[in-house]
Amino acid sequence: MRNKTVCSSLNDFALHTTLAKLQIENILNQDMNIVVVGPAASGKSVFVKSFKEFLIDKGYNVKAVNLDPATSPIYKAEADIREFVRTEDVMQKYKLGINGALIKSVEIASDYIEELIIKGDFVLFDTPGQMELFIYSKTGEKIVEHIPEFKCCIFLVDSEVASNPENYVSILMQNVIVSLRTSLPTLTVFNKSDLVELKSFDEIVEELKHKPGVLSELLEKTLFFFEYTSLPYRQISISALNKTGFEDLLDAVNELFCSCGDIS
Ligand SMILES: Nc1nc2c(ncn2[C@@H]2O[C@H](COP(=O)(O)OP(=O)(O)OP(=O)(O)O)[C@@H](O)[C@H]2O)c(=O)[nH]1
Ligand SMILES: [Mg+2]
Repeated sequence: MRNKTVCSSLNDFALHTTLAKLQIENILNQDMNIVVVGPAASGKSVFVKSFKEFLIDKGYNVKAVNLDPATSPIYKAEADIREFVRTEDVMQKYKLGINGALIKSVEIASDYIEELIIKGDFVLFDTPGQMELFIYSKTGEKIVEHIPEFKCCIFLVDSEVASNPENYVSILMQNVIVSLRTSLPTLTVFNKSDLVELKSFDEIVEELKHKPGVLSELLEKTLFFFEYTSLPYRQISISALNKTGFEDLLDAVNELFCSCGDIS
């Protein structure tokens, strides 16, 4: 009887393990759409180029989509917003300055969303330098809506900028805003690790504790907010230029796609 129970438990265990494996395989076999968002010059375009090459080397079918109407892509883009609208043309046609033309370009692009959604094992979406153009615009919202599951966002930041505690905390706040605005699970990824070694979250907290003034008190209190929102993940450091940290990032992306969602 006992043997039978053990045996049946083992069978159950094997069944569960097999099911779990199948579930994970199923998840990993699905297309992964990654929207790369981040402050100007954080390295989004270099990242899309390098990460695409890295994934292709791993044997994946990878596509890149340029959503920046003001800049020609530095990688081969399988879909490019500039085929439909170019900011420099919009400036001329509507007699607008650069910012007005960028907003107008993004508005015009909303007629071409279907053409910008393509399929691949991985599809990497490169967004404009002016982050708000994407996260606060109707077009950005519509693009995110049209992207099929699974989809997530990589919030790419410059490690040099993040190396001071105040900036670090404001970056985490921005991450929460990006996540809320896009309704996408978001990973903060610290780029340009070749330039500076990023401090750990605990080191940042320690530094904040010893700073005088109301601001540091406010920042320190804000950190508790992150414990309940964006922080239960590990810090991911990469160099898009040198293609380092990509294995760790790919693991984090895969874990994000798993229903367990535990990426701590
Ligand atoms: N050292 C170093 N420089 C990098 C890295 N990634 C990008 N850069 C540099 O950062 C600058 C900006 O890179 P881009 O990829 O154009 O940044 P972006 O975020 O696409 O810029 P916008 O689209 O204008 O917002 C370039 O000079 C890149 O060479 C990196 O990992 N290390
Ligand atoms: Mg760019």
